[in-house]
Amino acid sequence: MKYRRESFGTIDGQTIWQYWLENSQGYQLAVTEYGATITHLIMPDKAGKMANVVIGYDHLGDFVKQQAYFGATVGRVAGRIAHGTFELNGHKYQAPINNGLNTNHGGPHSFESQIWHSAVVEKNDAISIVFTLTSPDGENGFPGNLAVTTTYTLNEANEWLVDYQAITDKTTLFNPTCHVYLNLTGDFDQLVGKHTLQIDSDRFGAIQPDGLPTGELVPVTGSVFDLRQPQPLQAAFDSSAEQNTLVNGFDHPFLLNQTQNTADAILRDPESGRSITINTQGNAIVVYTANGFGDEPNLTDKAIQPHQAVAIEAQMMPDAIHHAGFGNIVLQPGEQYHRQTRYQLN
Ligand code: G6D
Repeated sequence: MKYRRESFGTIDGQTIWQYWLENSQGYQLAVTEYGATITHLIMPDKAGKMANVVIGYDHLGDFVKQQAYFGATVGRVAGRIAHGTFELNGHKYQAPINNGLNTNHGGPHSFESQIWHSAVVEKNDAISIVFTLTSPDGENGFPGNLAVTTTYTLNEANEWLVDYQAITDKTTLFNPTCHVYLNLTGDFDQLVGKHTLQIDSDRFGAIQPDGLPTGELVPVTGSVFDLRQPQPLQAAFDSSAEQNTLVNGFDHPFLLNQTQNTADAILRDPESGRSITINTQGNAIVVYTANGFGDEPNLTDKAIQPHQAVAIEAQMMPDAIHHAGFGNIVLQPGEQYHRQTRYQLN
């Protein structure tokens, strides 16, 4: 294992560092202090050809311009909170509305666009970059001083790991995710329709057209949401029967069955032979098939376009604070939060 650190640019005169981790088989993971963001993930295809498989840029300025959470750590709360309101211990809180009528991804200028502190931890068979951030009491309406750690690890077993840790001094909400967008072809001129996706989930969360979960858990049987066997993503782009449910693709949470010794999700590109197997300690995976962009900088010499990648966001169910059965995202003082997601790169 080895790593190098380089300047990724400056913000207000402060150097923002980027780290390149590399294992002995040439797999590389690059991460930066800006948003505790993954900027590159380089892995081989079936012929051994190395390519970057995540949306990212070579320049910090492009990350600052985009608003699609490319590769970022999302928090304090991934996904929507209905109307940005929630109640804890009898107190009502209001987070700023930044997505239609709701709060999305922790509100504006949240974890994804903050500068994290970084440190390196080296072991024989793994290197980790530990990013830390303190989110002050009341930031974006959330109670409690929250000390957060995002740790990215690359190891000699060709695994990439994401670990979140946190402590708070007041009861608060916490549900972070890793917003990496994958395109396993390694060629961003190609869309991800031919990728197959498998998810160990019997029920998905229905959403309104604005992306807010309705609270309903719908059996996947007989629909394009049935990913219990691998299915091409193209089916979700083409399906006319399910146009009322789809939003130019998926932007839906899947409640995981959490079956022992079964992968939670497998994303595969049959042509390149690349695949990523995901196991998480959260209860959900949100699949977002990049259904539309704003004016995000190009990835190739053409304008960025829908379906150029897919985000597979391991987390607890979105808007869990408002729906029994969506899981617990309340963090209490004295509690040491830890959640891990493991990505096996093949
Ligand atoms: C998320 O669910 C959301 C999308 O609706 C959003 O647009 C995207 O992040 C940037 O996954």
